[in-house]
Amino acid sequence: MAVRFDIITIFPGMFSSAMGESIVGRAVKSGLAEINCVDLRDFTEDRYRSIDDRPYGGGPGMVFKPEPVFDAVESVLSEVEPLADGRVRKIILTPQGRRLDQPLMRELAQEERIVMLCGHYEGFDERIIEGLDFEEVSIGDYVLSGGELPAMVLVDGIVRLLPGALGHPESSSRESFENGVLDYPQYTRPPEYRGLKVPDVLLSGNHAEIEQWRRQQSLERTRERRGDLLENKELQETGQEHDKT
Ligand code: 6GU
Repeated sequence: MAVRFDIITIFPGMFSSAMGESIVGRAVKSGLAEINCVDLRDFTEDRYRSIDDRPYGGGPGMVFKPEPVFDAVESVLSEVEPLADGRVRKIILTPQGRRLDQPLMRELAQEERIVMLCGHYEGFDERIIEGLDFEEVSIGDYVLSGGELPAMVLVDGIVRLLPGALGHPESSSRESFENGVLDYPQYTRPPEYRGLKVPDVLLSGNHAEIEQWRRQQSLERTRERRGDLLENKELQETGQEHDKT
């Protein structure tokens, strides 16, 4: 199953190099993913190609105007061959959104059509969100200058979950966050480097012991660095409501 992303942005040039390399670049070349960047300014009608305006009620900064965004979204939706069930996921990248995590990445990796709108300035005219039925997503509790890097974060995180995108099929289910814990430490040759040794157990060839050591390292690291993940995991495993905040 292939996924198509339509990304509406005022900086389409930001995407070409980042999305042309590595796993995402390979997925695009092999037809597993399609990434279509749309320049919002192509949907303006005035000679200044303006996409923003001052906020009603006053205050600093500018706000995305509704008209170019509605036109861009409707154009994208009309160009793409609709799915049988008409399903399209529409996402606005803004710091006000639902915080992205691996469960949301997995959910989005089930979709075949994802339209993304990259935010800037003080945000969007609220009618864009209501009238076009967008969901808002943030990639974390810090502020970036625009939604382009967050959109690329989403594309990367989604594409690498698609069957066939990674070299090794097991890779994506064994890594950090997939099991609610952080990765265990990894080593490769040589067995000793600048006086630093690879733990004996990894050289032992005893697979049961290696598994046990890795599980224990994962848990220890998670407890030390990210106690919040373990609390969520316990809540989930005891069947209580998962804390979504
Ligand atoms: Cl989606 N946009 C911006 N501008 N800043 C962010 C973000 C998004 N997520 C975290 N910070």
